[in-house]
Amino acid sequence: MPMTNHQELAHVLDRARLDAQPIPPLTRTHPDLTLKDAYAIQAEGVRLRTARGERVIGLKMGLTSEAKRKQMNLDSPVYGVLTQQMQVSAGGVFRLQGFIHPKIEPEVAFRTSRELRGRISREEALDACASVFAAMEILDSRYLDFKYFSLPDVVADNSSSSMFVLGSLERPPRELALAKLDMSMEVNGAAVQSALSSAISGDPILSVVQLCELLAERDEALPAGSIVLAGAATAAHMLQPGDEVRLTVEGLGSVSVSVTR
Ligand code: 0L1
Ligand code: MG
Repeated sequence: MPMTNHQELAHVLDRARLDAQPIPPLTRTHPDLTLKDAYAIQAEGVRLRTARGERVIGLKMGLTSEAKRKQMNLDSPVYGVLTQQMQVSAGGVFRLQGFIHPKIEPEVAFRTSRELRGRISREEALDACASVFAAMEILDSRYLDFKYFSLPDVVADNSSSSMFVLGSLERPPRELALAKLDMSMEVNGAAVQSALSSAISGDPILSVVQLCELLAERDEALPAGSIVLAGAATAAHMLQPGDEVRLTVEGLGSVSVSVTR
């Protein structure tokens, strides 16, 4: 697919997001859309955002847990881009207005202290991650009914990324048994999702390893200072006005967000 089509489709998705008006999946009209096209459309979409003053601060991994893959009927991990405008402060407010059908999910996030490029080991990923946080991702799909038919649809839509919140406690990842942390997400005091952190890629640091592999396929590196959302431990929860959402991760404290109309 030519570059002009990538730009055109990126504009369509960007408009859908800005207007909060969902569109049919791209593969309805472009059934031959490849994953390569989809990452090119995603990159064009990010260019539109940075041209308006947003700054890229990291990446998200998606579909890293069996529960998520089952929920969305998709079969392999994907990544998306995070900008500073997508961050909600810890304990802050998320306003539903301007979003389409947002859902929230329990994650952990890393901050890298040096560039990572190509195939790396678990140990190299750990060496390059200065800190780990409890985190929640607020997903929103720009597609009607949060439905798409394939990975290219999701990837073109920046892997459904929308907003995210990081806990205020950051710890060096080697201080924790990263794959054995209890994670529990409550809404208005009632537990809605819980899992062990091993539900994230078997071990959340492996999301960083996989992300580097996905980036290497596009000759890209993970820059120093990046935030990496490692992916959800459970299925996502649909947000309603009045929800007070709190995630507690063993050893990483709690992070919360209040949802308003
Ligand atoms: O972060 C995620 O796991 C989401 C990736 C895309 C699938 C979805 O829209 O839920
Ligand atoms: Mg996620």
